[in-house]
Amino acid sequence: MGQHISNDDVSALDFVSEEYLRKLQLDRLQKIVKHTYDNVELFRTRMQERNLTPADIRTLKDIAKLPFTVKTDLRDTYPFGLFAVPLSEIVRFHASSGTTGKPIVVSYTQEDLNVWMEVLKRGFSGCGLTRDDIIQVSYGYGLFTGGLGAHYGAEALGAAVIPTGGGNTKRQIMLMRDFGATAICCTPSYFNFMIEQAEADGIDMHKLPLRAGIFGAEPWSDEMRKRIEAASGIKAYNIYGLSEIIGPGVAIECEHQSGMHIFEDHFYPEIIDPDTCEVLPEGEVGELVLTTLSKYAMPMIRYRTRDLTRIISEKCPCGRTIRRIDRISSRSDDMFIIRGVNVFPSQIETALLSVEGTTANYNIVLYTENGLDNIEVNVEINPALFSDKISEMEKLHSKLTRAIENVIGLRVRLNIVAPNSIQRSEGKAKRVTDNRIKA
Ligand code: DLL
Repeated sequence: MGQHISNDDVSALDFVSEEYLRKLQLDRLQKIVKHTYDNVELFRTRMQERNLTPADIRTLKDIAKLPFTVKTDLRDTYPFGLFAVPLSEIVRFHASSGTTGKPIVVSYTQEDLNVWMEVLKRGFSGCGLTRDDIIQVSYGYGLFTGGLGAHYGAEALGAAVIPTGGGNTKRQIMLMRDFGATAICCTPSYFNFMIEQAEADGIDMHKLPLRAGIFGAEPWSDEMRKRIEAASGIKAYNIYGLSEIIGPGVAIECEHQSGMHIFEDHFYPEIIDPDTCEVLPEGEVGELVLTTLSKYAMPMIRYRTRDLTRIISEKCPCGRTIRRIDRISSRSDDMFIIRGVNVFPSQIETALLSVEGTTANYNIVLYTENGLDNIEVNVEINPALFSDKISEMEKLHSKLTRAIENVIGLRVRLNIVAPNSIQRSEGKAKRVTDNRIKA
């Protein structure tokens, strides 16, 4: 204890002693549990069913006694049922569109927004960005948390923001060049599209001042990172977050780019077995469960993210004491089972991008034929390689089929498709279409 952090140097919070951090977490946990118990009926009822009161939280380990919160809780209480403050204290809404029906709604007090800005400021600093940077925000603005989240975070850092939002890619590239953007925030799939557009416009990204990309909102592989860095000359950092917890900025990589530091003083992480809901020992892969320790408009207690990762407890060379989580390779609900084999789309991406000549433009279609489920993978290759020479295409075709088979253990139907035939994404890419006939 005894460490004092001033407002000007919030990044110091990344380096506090473990003792200080755990004490801070417990203090915040006790307060937020009481606040939620007092103000959110659903949470109070669940606590009462378990014969629990906020006073039962005496140590951090006691968190395991608390009930989980799941996405359907947000849907079932749409729109404001999980709010824990009067509407007069709320200054912002965001919403995330579900695949079906009503969106989920989240809200913030001014203090909550301050926390959000703080974590992003700390995160951007960790990627080496400063007030001297010019940051282009190409995440969508609006109900999606990406645009406004990154925007206010970058302003809190003191950087200059170019708020382009998503879309109008040709113009984005022009502004990036003309304004001399040094960093960009968008989805990795959208940045891939920008690289292609720049090439088509005769702009060499390596020659631009752009040096960092803060990419997230969708799963992406290390292979994808290598491709992006080689094609553009920037450093590509991974940022993670979700609307229910706060938006972007729950965790982010530092300059070492090996795992994302989670802002544990605000978001308490646990990893559980998604089937048994047991808390797993540190280091094991499972479902990330998050508790917001300092968000008051809509606190989330033990929120099941469905995202699969592990906590990396080894010290990072950067010296930050807040722990890291591994790249989120998949969501538990992204997984599909084909003839008994569990397959994640990210495995297919890794296999495809490990073969030279492929592009990051691919999609996956699940279909049923003669009563059996199958996977079709469509991928574009480098236009220069797309040739009439049947023998060369066949060679590449079998190389790709083998690469996928080696990773997932199944033979897929692979199609090398014409350049530009796969739809480009300006936000989260939709990689998988499920056309299976349900039995
Ligand atoms: O995607 C917030 C965000 C905006 C994060 C910009 C990062 C950058 P949602 O729309 O609620 O919020 O989607 C959250 O996206 O549960 C993950 O499944 C996925 N996701 C987000 N970041 C990553 C990432 C925003 N870096 C859901 N890697 C999460 C893998 C990610 N998946």
